Amino acid sequence: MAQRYAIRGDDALQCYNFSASKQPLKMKLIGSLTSPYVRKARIVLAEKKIEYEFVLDNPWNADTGVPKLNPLGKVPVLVLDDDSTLFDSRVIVEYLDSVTPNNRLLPASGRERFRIKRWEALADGVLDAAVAAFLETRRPEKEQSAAAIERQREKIDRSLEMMSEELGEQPWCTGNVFSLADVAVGSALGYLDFRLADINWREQHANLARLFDELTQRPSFAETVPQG
Ligand SMILES: N[C@@H](CCC(=O)N[C@@H](CS)C(=O)NCC(=O)O)C(=O)O
Repeated sequence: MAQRYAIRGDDALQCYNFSASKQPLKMKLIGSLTSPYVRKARIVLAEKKIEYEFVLDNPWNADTGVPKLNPLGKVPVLVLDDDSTLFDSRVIVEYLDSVTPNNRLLPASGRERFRIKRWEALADGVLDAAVAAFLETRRPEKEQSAAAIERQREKIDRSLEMMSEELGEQPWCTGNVFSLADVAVGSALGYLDFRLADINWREQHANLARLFDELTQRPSFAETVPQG
C-alpha cells in the first residue's frame, strides 16, 4: 500500500510539476468560490505551483454532483488522474504537499509537522464554528437560536485569542517559515471577514491583522478571495 502511494506520488510529480508542460490537466478540484475549505486547497495548489482544473459545484444546489464523489456531500473534493477521489481539505492539502517538493508547507515528520497540523486544526475549527454560526442565521428567523450562535462565537473568540498569543511577534504562525499553518489561519480570517464581518478581530488582535495583511499580498490569497 505504501509502495503504491509512492508510485502515484511519482506519477503526479511528472504530470503536474511543470507549469509549461503540454501534458493534459488531470487533477480536478471540485468546489465553490465561497467555501473557505476549498480556498485552503486552492491556496496550496497555487503555492505549490500545481496545475489543475477547478470545477465549480455548489453542494447546496439541488443539481450538485458532489455526493457522487464524496458521500458526505462536502467540498473540496480532489479527483486524481485515475478518477479516485480525496477529501476532506486536510487530506487534500497533505497530499498536494507530498506530490512535489516545490515550496514544502509541512515537514515530512517530527514535532514541527504536528505543531503545524495543530494550527490547521485550530483554524479549521474556527471555520467549522463560523460556518455553523452563519448557517444558523440563514434559518427562518423564528427558528434561529441565539444561544447556538453565541456558543459558536465563543469558540471563535477563544481560538483567535490562542492564535494571537501563539503568533506573538513572529513573522509567521510557527516562526520564520511560511507553512500550512499560515494558509489555514489566513483562510479562516478571510472567512470571518466574508461571513461574520461584525467580529472585530483586527482591533482585538493587531498581530493577526499584521499577519493577514502580509498573507493578502501573496497571489495565492489575492486570487482566491471568497466571492458570492
Ligand atoms: N472538514 C471539511 C469541511 C468541508 C465543508 O464543510 N464544506 C462545506 C462548504 S464550506 C460543504 O461542502 N457543505 C455542504 C454540506 O455540509 O452539506 C473539510 O475540511 O473539507
